[in-house]
This record gives sequence, structure tokens and C-alpha cells, in this order.
Amino acid sequence: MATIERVEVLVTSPGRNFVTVRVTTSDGVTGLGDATLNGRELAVASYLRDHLVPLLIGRDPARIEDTWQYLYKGAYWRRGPVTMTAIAAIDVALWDIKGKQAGLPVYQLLGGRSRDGVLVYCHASGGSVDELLDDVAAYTEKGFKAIRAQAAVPGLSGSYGVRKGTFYEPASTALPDEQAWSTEAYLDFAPGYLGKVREKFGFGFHLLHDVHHRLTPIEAARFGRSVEDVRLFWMEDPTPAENQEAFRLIRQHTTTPIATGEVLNSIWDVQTLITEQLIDYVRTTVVHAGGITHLRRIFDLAALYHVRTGSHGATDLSPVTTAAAVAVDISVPNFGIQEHMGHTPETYEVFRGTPRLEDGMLLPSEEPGLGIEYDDEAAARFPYDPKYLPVARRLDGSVHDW
Ligand code: EZ4
Ligand code: CO
Repeated sequence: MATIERVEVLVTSPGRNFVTVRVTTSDGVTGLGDATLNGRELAVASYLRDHLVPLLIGRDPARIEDTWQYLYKGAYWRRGPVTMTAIAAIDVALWDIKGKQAGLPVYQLLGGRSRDGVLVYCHASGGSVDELLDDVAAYTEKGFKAIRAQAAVPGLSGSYGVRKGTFYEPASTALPDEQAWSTEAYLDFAPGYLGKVREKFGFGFHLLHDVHHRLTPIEAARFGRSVEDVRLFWMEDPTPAENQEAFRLIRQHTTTPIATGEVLNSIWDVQTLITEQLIDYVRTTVVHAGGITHLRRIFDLAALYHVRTGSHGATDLSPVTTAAAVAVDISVPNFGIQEHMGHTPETYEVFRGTPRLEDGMLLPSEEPGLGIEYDDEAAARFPYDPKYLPVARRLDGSVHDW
């Protein structure tokens, strides 16, 4: 029997920060897992190096479920982003190994294709409404069938979710940037520009919008109702996601579909949301919700309640996560949509073989495992360089919720 011989924790910043786990078996097979927790990267690196790696050496890499249960239940402390990201990285690396040993891509181990490709949405944004409309036009021409639209709120310094240069990267400063927020200004402005996107481009594509957890339940209810004519695919994170009960109130007031879960980490964190049918799309991801093993459990629960998947896919989720997400997305019956931001060319130098984007859909690699190679030489050129997401302050100077 092959055993786990070596587990490396690799930290690199090719345009943004990534923590990667590489598991090597005694017969020389390697597997990769993403362990990136944006802004708290080294906490996960330590959790892995100091606490998990010693437990893994000598274990059977084929026992994926057992290893998951052992790491989750054996810690005594459960859930939370640091724990669930660390377990996810090991889990995904073991699926990669199992695929390579079987000579099959991971999606085949999960039951094979349920669809031809994975529908993705891209990110259009603008410092003004005109800039946003130009950006939507550009993405439409590239063949995207689903587009998230965000415009800077006039009068507020730095609006979250809006691209500044050619590449959209929300975590870009050595210390958290401080941005201004006004709920009143946002609620007056956002429904109008979403309407303009529909006026100009029609209804022949999916339009999404991210509220970034900024509203209270009654404000979110008002927002959802005010954009019903725009027929959003979803409004994302209308309120802070940790209060599952808050979504009941939103639900009572609007037919605008709701997505949440990118910051949630376990089936317990979405249990009420799913079983009470308070959301339409669950945004938990492979990397932050316990790996392929646990994410499939969440998605199966969701399927029972007509909740579809819509996994997070921002730049802080490495190409290893993209590959694992596509394997899950293409196989589960209740797939909805996958977020796709893509990465910098430097990131693709380190992580080789990312899933192909064709006609607005991601396609899984047909290589055994996940099909991603980690280039150590390229990674060495990009030492760790911490970057943080911004913090929002209200106009009176107080920290806003999120
Ligand atoms: O705020 O990835 O839907 N995507 C998002 C992203 C997230 C960042 C945080 O890690 O909301 O911009
Ligand atoms: Co979001």
C-alpha cells in the first residue's frame, strides 16, 4: 500500500497570494490542494504545517472520506474558515492523487458529466455608468452568457467591486484601504444603472449583481423589490451572511433570486438557508468549505430544496480551486453557475493547465486528476507579498458591516 510520504505547504504571490498543499505518496504520485484564505494566508499555512502535516505522514492516501472525518472530528474545534480551508486543501490533494492513480480526471470519479460545460459569469464594472456599459459590451463580445455588473456610487471614494486598472483585483493594498459607504446613495443609484444595462443590452443574457453584505434585511427587501423588472439572475450577499434568519424577511418581500455563502464554511452554516428555502443559490466553494468531499454534501442537501450551486470564484481562489470547482460543477445535478474572474499571467506561470474557457463555459481538463502542475521555479520568483481587501466606513467615520 502506498502511504503519504511528504506534505509541503507552498506560499507564493504571483500577482496575489496563494497557499498550496502538495502531497506526495511513497510511490511518487503528487496531488495539489488550494489552501488560500485571502488576508489570513499564513494562519492556514501554520495550521497545516504545525498541526495537520504530522498527522498525515504514513496514512493511506486512498482513504479520502476517513481522512476528512479524522481531521474534522479529531480537532475537537469545528468549522470556521481556517480549519475548513486547511482540511479542504488536503482533501482536494487526495482527490487529485486518486484521479492520477485511476488514470481518470476527477470529475469522472464524481460520477462523470451531467452537462457539456460549466456556465460562468464574468465581472463588468465601471467608475461611471458609461464605463460600466462599455465593459458589459466588451464581455458580451467575448461570448460571456452571464455578467455581473457593478458601478462606482457617485460621491463615494472607492467603490468595492469596481475595477481600477485593466485587471479587477479587490485585494490590492499592503494595509486595508478604507473606502466610504452610504447605503442611501447606493440604494438611490444601483437600481438605475442595472436598468440601463437591460435598456441597452436587453434580456438575452444573465445579469447578476453583488451587494457585498452591505444592507440590513429591510433595505435588502426594498432593493430586491426595486430591481424585479431588471430580472436579475441573482442579488448576491444582500445582508451579512452569518445571520441565516435575516433572509426570511428578505424572502417575504421580493421575487429577486438570492445567492449567498462565499464566506461560509460548512453545511451547518447554510442549513437554515437551504432547508427553509431562503436562498436560490449557495455560493460555498471547494477551498473554503472543506474540499470536494464536504462541498458535495452541501450541494446534495441543496438539491433536495431546489437550491442550485453558484460557487465563489474570485482571484483569491487559485487555479487548483478552479479545476476542482469545475469537476464538481460539471457533475452535480443542481449546478447553477460558476463565478469566473481568471488570474494574472504570472499566476498561470505558477499554476499550469487551468480549465479552458470556451464560449462562456469552463471545460474540465481530461488529464488524470485535476490537471494542474505547480511550477516551483516560477513560484520562487514571487515571494509572499501580503495584500488586503478594503474596509468600508460610513460617512460619519464608523466601520460599516463588511
Ligand atoms: O469579495 O474574493 O463575489 N465575489 C466577491 C469577491 C470577494 C473577494 C473576497 O475574498 O465578492 O470580490
Ligand atoms: Co461576492
